Amino acid sequence: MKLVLATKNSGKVIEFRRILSDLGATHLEVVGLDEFPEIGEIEETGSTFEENSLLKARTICKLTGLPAIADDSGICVDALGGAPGLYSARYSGQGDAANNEKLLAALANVPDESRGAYFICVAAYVRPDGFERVEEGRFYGRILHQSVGSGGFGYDPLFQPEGLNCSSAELSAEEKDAISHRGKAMRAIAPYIIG
Ligand code: ITT
Repeated sequence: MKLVLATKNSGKVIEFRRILSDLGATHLEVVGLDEFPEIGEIEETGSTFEENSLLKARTICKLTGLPAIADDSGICVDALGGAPGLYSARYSGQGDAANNEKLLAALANVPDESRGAYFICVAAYVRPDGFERVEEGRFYGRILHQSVGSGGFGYDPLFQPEGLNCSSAELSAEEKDAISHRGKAMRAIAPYIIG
């Protein structure tokens, strides 16, 4: 069976493929949106992570005729009242490096004990027969004072997972999957995908 990963974010594609393969989804042919160059940008018009993930998965399922999995994810920072949250990808309007700089600047005078944050991933699985499933995962920690490590993607170099003395960009792939928001959401949704 073919399954489409409904994302343009290459960091997410790497994680989705890895997590699905670790869950034993060997009978699945997991394809990315690069196989469908005619499909353009899907505007994220929803007002919740769930609405946006379903919007992306439903659109790609409809356009390809294949089961699709999408996520809407982001980082919610306590001292910023949950921002950038739903707008994490669009925070600076200029990509990952500028997003990270903007977040560090916004927290410039915030002490360690008030730098709590969590990553959230809401994953949606949509099949052509109308079956839909949505699952959420969270990953708690705090925002560092500078960028640390070169693994992962997005906000990983700024995020120190709870109980660990490193950033999530310093974790191995397996270590991140075991505790991450995407790993948790995908493990919850996998039984419905794998069947
Ligand atoms: P698609 O909509 O095509 O999937 P996107 O990058 O626009 O790609 P989102 O709207 O879900 O995806 O935005 C997610 C944002 O949160 C984006 O800035 C990511 O870098 C960040 N993010 C999500 N998961 C992350 C993770 O595991 N590590 C670091 N940053 C993450």
